[in-house]
Amino acid sequence: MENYKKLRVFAEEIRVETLKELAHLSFGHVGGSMSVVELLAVLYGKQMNINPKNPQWEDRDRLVMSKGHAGPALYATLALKGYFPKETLLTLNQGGTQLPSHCDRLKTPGVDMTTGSLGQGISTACGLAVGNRIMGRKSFTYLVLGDGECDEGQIWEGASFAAHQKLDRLIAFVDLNKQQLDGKCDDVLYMGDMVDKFTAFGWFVQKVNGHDLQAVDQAIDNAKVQSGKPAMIVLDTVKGHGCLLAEQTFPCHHLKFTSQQIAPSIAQAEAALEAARKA
Ligand SMILES: Cc1ncc(C[n+]2csc(CCOP(=O)(O)OP(=O)(O)O)c2C)c(N)n1
Repeated sequence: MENYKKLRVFAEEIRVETLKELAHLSFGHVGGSMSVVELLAVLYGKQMNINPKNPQWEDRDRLVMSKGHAGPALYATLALKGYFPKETLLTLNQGGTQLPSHCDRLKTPGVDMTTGSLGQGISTACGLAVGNRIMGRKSFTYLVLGDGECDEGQIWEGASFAAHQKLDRLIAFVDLNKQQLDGKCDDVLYMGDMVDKFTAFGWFVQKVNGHDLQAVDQAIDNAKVQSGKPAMIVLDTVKGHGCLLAEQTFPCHHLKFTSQQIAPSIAQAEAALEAARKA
């Protein structure tokens, strides 16, 4: 259990740093950043084989944050892991920054793929997984998709390709937070059940509570040991999870706020961090 306490603290640190980063700017992609916090904590706090001192290490595991607008949460995670100083977070999305609003592998140490144009990440993740296989590397490629993003036809082309190629070192996640940019996913384009869908496409599929660190961690363990298929872990999440303002706003995809409006959310996240440290 000690392990999960550490991961809970890490998750709450990511949440606090992400909110402060966005608060400094007064706007940004709060909802979809908050919903992947626990996933990032498990990946970067335990599962991924990485070396922050050598971000380009060839044998590292790689992450494609295909829903590239969740960059702020990834940046907070990378800063906490020591890829760059925490102060850099306050330059988010400003002129000359290393941290653009959407992920850019040429700008940010630790970012493995440039993303933001939704749908494309699955193709680049497949390319990384195939490349690693050709090079004889044992590295895993992790891929984070949004549920709204799954409206893109390219996702299903990539899903077919990954299964055909038996990319069993590709471990993907759908952040099933049920909202997209301007409404509920089911209202914009009903996609049916993600578990059934990816199963039909030939993937090894699991579904877990995406805010339950132990459940996410164990699902990744399961995915790592199965062979012959790409793995999908559908994360049942809440958009804006852990940010009061986002949880109370619909839709909460991209919010603009004053420092007074965001202050109670930061205070609540800091309290959650303190509680996690004391637990
Ligand atoms: C190809 C493309 N079309 C449209 C957009 C604009 N856009 C940015 S985020 C978003 C909604 C994404 O929803 P979802 O994947 O569910 O993300 P999350 O809720 O996890 O933030 C859209 C339509 C885009 N970035 N790329």
